[in-house]
Amino acid sequence: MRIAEIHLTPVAIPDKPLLNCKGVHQPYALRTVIEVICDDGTVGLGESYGSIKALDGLRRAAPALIGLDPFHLHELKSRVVAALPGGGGINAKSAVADHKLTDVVTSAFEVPCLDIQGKLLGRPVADLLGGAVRSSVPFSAYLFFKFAAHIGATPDEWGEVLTPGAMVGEARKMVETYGFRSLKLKGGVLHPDLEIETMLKLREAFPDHPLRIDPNGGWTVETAIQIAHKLENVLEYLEDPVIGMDQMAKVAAATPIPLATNMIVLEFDQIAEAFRKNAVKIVLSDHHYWGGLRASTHLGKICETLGLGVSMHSNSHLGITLAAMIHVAAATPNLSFDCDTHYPWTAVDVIEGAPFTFRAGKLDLPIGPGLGVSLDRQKLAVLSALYEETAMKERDDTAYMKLFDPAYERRVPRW
Ligand code: GKR
Ligand code: MG
Repeated sequence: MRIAEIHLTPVAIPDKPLLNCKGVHQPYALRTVIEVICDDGTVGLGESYGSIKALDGLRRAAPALIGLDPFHLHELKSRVVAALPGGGGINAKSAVADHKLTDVVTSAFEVPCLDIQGKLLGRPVADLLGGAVRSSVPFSAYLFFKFAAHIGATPDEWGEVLTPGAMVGEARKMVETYGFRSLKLKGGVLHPDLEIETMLKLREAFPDHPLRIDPNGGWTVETAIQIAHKLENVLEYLEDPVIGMDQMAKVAAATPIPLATNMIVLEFDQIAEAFRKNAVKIVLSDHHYWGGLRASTHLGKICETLGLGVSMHSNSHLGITLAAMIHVAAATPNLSFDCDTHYPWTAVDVIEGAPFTFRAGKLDLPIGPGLGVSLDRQKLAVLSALYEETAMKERDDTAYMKLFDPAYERRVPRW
């Protein structure tokens, strides 16, 4: 059993004008759909970033994986590292954090290999990760301030959400439609006073929902400490209030609210420093850059050993990523918080059949061997054609924001 072919299909997924501290989401989110085909015809699926550097890394590493046994995941990593001398990061210069190319590419091919292994064994991927400890995985709503419409387009079904009151409306719709039992707000967008008001209004409207806010490092240490004081009995955790290990440690020392991160602990070698400095209490995993699904369960184990919580954050994604997230979340015993997902903002998918449906905010482990999802080639062709047609080949939330507001400047921290 050997890998015989690899197909990489960049896709453009229609997205909504969602705001963050660096700007606004463009009309498309870019991803790469990965098909790894073995010499017996077994197909493994994966999904990764669609940025130029990520795609280039995937394309350069793919030929080196032909002939690999899909069970040999250590060799997968060493072949990727050898194929990408110089390594480097994948993110645009404007990004605040970067992700290691070799880890991103290894992760991207590890998932299809596990999908293949599961198919050959007739077992779900969760079984390859130690077995599911829960049959369904709880997710949190991911709330975004947003514009009503993209440039030149008609308003979408969510409309404009730029005030605390409108955000409560968005949260109600999310909770009513999907049953989410916890809420995450993408902050760093409005003035801090308005974001505090938003959280207080959400607390009033949803007294039993755990709440969190994530400004992606959009606040200064001073602002973050002030906000933390005002939200002390409101938040289950505060996600990346500031940028930098020492800055996070300063905020952590000033508030009893636990801090979480997907921006200062991105690699295994950063865990020790964060722990020593008491900078975070919760590490947010993401199998796309931690090294894959097995690495994510290792992260869970390390967090358990150190007495840290573990949860999962997301980026705009399709159902292949979501399936992988469900398997790894189901097989991470100490996943202590609801994972977040952009999926409700993604109106289309490439998987066969109906999209994933949240019930009471949860998703069941997909049925069937491997990841439990298959590709709908027609849907894939539509999103691939969108990628080919659009001039957009890189995510740049700031450049797009400037089309709405020419005076806008990227400032991290902003407030
Ligand atoms: O979609 O705008 C966004 C998010 O800000 C995303 O890019 C982040 O990676 O959601 C992520 C986070 O938790 O930081
Ligand atoms: Mg985050």
